[in-house]
Amino acid sequence: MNNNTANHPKVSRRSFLSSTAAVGAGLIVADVIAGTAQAAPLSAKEIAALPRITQEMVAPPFLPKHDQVAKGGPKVVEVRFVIEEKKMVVDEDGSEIWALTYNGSVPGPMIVVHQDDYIELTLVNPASSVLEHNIDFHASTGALGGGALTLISPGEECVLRFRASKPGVFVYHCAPGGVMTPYHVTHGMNGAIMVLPRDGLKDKDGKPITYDKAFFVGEQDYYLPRDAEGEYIKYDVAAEDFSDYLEVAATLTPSHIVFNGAVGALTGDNALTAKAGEAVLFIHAQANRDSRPHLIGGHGDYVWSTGSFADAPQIGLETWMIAGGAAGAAIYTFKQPGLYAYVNHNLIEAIIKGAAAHVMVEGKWDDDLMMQVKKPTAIN
Ligand SMILES: [Cu+2]
Repeated sequence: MNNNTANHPKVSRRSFLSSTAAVGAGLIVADVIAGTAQAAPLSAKEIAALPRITQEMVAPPFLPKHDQVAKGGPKVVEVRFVIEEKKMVVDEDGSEIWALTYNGSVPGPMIVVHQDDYIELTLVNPASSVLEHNIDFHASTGALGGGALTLISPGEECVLRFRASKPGVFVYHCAPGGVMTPYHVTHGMNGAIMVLPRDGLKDKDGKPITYDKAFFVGEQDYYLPRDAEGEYIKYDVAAEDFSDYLEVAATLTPSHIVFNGAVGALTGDNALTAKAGEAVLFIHAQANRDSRPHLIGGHGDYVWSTGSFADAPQIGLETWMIAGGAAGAAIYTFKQPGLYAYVNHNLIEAIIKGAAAHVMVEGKWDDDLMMQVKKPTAIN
């Protein structure tokens, strides 16, 4: 609904005609109309000749070093995920989960590439693991998002390559099959990838949009089982909670809904920081359940609610939807100092269940935007 022809990737007449000759006019025209025009397929030999870079993964809420506008042509971007089954505390009461993680964090690390780059993931499942794991990339094209090609037992590793053919932000998650798929996803085994257009983000008129900093907020629903006294049960090893979990999960009522792994992971001393005047990109992923981000005291200046950068962003939003199984992106330029809350605006989920973050913003107050005209006094 936000499609605007001015925002579609530029395809020169020459490249359009050569692509048309190579692939067939019908397909290319359809791709251009869908706003997802992409370079022609490469042979194995051509892919082997591409430049290769290694992207160092960093723990959320931070993103790996990246260029907003691609330098040069497509690359092969190598990333490495080591699976870690680890006990994590998820709230201030010390409640625990044996989390299933990529690289030890919930959510897993953000990958950032440009459209038509190739991601080459090495997935490692250490011998110390209890379970088999894999990965399904929503950004990829191919059976099970790579799930069948990456299913590995403890003590194994594998390598998957896929082309980032569509621009946007996309969820990835573990999907070992059957009830193990929701089990792994709701034990933290999910994350997101950002595929930027090669020439960067654009508004509805095709003008460049840039950001000064970016944060990755992974929203996670947990289903912790309780004992007869109503206390959350603590388990000794990963997957020991499996049958108890199934009963709680069947209620569709999470015990916790948190940002970045635990209640308070992004609040108080862990608050995100920004300065007035900075444009901040928030990438919000929810692999399992719908959400509705809202920045209390600010707005979404530019919002890609569905996560597709082939669509023009919506502007000036108060709250936006993230469908379960998707990521979305929003940019806001802070205009006032103070403490902002970035929440799932089902406020029960934010305040009682835990889906809230803080952004501490430095800067100079602007009385034009807001001022206290009269301090609270007795009614006269
Ligand atoms: Cu898994």
